[in-house]
Amino acid sequence: MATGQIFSWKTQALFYNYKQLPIQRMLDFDFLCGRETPSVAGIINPGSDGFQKLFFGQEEIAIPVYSTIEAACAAHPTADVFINFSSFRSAAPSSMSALKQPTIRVVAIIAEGVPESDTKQLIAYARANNKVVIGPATVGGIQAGAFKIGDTAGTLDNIIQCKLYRPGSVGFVSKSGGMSNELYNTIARVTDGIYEGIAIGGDVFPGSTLSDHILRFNNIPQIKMMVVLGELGGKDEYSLVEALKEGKVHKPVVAWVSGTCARLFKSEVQFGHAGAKSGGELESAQAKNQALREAGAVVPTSYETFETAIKETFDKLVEEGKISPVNEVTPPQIPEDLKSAIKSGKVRAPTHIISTISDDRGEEPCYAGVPMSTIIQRGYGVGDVISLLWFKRSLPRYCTQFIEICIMLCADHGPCVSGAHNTIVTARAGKDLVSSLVSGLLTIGPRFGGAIDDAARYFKDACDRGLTPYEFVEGMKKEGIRVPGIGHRIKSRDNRDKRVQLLQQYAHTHFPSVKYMEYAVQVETYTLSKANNLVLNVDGAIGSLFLDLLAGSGMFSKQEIDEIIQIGYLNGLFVLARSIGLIGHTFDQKRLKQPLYRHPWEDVLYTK
Ligand code: Q5B
Repeated sequence: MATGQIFSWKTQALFYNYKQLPIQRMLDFDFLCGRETPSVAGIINPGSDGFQKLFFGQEEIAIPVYSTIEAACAAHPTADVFINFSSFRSAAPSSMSALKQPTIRVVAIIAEGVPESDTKQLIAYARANNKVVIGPATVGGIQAGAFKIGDTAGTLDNIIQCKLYRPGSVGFVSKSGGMSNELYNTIARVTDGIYEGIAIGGDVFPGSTLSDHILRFNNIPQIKMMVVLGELGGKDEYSLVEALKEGKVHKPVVAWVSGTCARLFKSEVQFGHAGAKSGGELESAQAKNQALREAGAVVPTSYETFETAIKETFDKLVEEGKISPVNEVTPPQIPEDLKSAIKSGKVRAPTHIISTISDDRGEEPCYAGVPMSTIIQRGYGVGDVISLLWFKRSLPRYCTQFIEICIMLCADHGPCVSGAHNTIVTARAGKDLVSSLVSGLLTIGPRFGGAIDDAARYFKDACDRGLTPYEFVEGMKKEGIRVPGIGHRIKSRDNRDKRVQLLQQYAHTHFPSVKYMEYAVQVETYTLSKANNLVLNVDGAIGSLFLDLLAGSGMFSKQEIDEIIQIGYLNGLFVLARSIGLIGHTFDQKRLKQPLYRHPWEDVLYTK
């Protein structure tokens, strides 16, 4: 166990298990104290490495993250404090690994519930190797104006109120971390403040004891008096009694052992800490207070008079000229986090994204304002979900059914079409599902599957302008543009595309008007007079029929229809539908364990 100061203004720690808040609190404390270097040198996050962004004052800094304790210690040989924020399950092995690192001097273990047998091994190893263990079951400790472990002393407001950003003259040690916050306040009120404060933790076997720290404080010249807050249960306070009796402590000690109320209970009481239970008489708060008093400590008659006892002891030291109260300094202002400033209404900040179709912040996600449970209760289908997320409204059933029919009919068109071919080749090259899928999707364009929007655009324009099919097709020819939605590689006048017929039949039965589809059929009649394969294809059928849906449903204004056509929503139907087939082709090739595809030489014309 160290015999004097264990922290300084330059102390740096390695933080085990990434926890954003306590690390940020340490860095904020650093800033308050005017430290030049952050007190956290590195973070150990088992299994992952990289960097974590945190604030050091107003600046953002990147703190390196290591996957092992060894790597972190090797990279930061001067970081000698190990702050262990792991769970009670892994606290002991990780603490032992840290203690075994030659560079680590102090290990603070925050977890509660570490098995006592494990703690005993840690204590034995630390004592044999002159290292300090603080905890388990502790909040940690603080050297005012220099270094702070994790969440010690709570919020920044509390730290400022307790003047912990600059050193005072009092050394403080307690078992309880929660009560240490209380005492930091009390001590700040009636003295010039804390020099160092340690919470040893509430376990039966703390890594370091009350007397370990008091004896250390005794050797620190800046500490002029000590305050101890013990608690009932265990015999730790008696080692302090011994030290006092043996004359090892030369500075005034003001002490109180809490838990005097335990006697009011008829049976044994277990307080918050594992070690805080009223055992035999010797472990009672009364007995320990009495023993400390007899050994020479200043022990008040109740917790309520503890503050007065601290004040009187401090005032006496000032009178005797042993303490010259420190000069007050004003700590710098810590910039407030944007999140909390927004929450308290102090600032406003522009958002970076605007979204109108869905919201996941409530109890359940909503699509265009419709909660998920309503979608399920009302038996909505994929067509309804598309109408909510794409068109931001609930469309009538005949419309959503038409959308679903489009999806079903376009889900696949065999392995030979451009998209499926690409997907198959990609899957056979050993690529994953997403790569195989997107490789197929990337073929969708003006010639393959992606002509629906253009078909709708051109048919609408021509039909609305009253062009005859002849004027329309020949006009396009003059401009060198193929009529989108017309023509197919294998479908023809004598080999009609069944999908087109099914869509037309559905629309004839359910749509109030099929004006645009009829115009497209007239165009087809004209193009078929030119060549057998210039049929109205599936893209053309969907494009023209969707115009009829938009115009006939009464759910869209003229302006909205123009916007849908201009933005180009409709190719989305083919993309969505064909994804189903392309995913199927990927699985098919993988299931069949097909080898790498190589196109046959014979199928290539090699020419100069
Ligand atoms: N000619 C589809 O062409 C294809 C003409 C035309 C006026 C036209 C072609 C085309 C417009 C785009 C379109 C969607 C490239 C098709 C789909 C999904 C799919 C696919 C599948 C599935 C086929 C021969 C002669 C030439 C051309 C003239 C051709 N198209 N004239 N308007 N639209 N269509 N795409 O067979 O005088 O000899 O020079 O671009 O709607 O993709 O199943 O495979 O579900 O997966 O290669 O159904 O029509 O014909 O290029 O040799 O042309 O016809 O100018 O005249 P082809 P080409 P000329 S549905």
